[in-house]
Amino acid sequence: MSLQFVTTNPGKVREATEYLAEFFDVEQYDYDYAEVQSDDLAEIAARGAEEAFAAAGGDDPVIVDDAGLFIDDLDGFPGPYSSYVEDTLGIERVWRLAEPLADRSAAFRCTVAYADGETVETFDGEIPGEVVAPRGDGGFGYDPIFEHDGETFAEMGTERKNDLSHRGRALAKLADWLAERA
Ligand code: ITT
Ligand code: NA
Repeated sequence: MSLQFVTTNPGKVREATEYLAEFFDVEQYDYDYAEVQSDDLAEIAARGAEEAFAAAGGDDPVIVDDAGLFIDDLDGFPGPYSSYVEDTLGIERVWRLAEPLADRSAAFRCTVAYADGETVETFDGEIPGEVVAPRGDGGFGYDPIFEHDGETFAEMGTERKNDLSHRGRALAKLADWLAERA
């Protein structure tokens, strides 16, 4: 059976395949779901998954994920607006906003939502770190300004990032839930 991952990012599909291959063939599903305005990642993802499942019109389950960088002392900014802020300000200016802070603690958070027409379930993952001046050229998005354990996500290999990442943690929970249901 196939699982449709609603995303524009093929890297996410590869990552999901690592966690879900024993349950599904993971396929990329290019569908632009309407992101509800909310500061709750789980609500955004759950509504997106339901909408995408209905739009697909088939029996395959779908997943969507919603992620963001949450800077503690900026009240969680950019958080659910991470994508918009990356496109408008850019990550260099997000670093400039964090630079004067005494405490630059932050976290990447991700919610993966699963919908199969019967149930909608959400799974959260989080990884703590610190905002730093950009370093490294791997990864994507905010990776160059997010440091965990002395390395930015853009400096570590994909495999290590995937093992640690917010998305990996959420996908691992989904895999556990699928195993329990099987
Ligand atoms: P979709 O097509 O899957 O929606 P997206 O990139 O628009 O991809 P996300 O919800 O994954 O949407 O990401 C929201 C923002 O957070 C966006 O600016 C990403 O670059 C950033 N982001 C998400 N995961 C990240 C990661 O693992 N490392 C760095 N930045 C990340
Ligand atoms: Na998303």
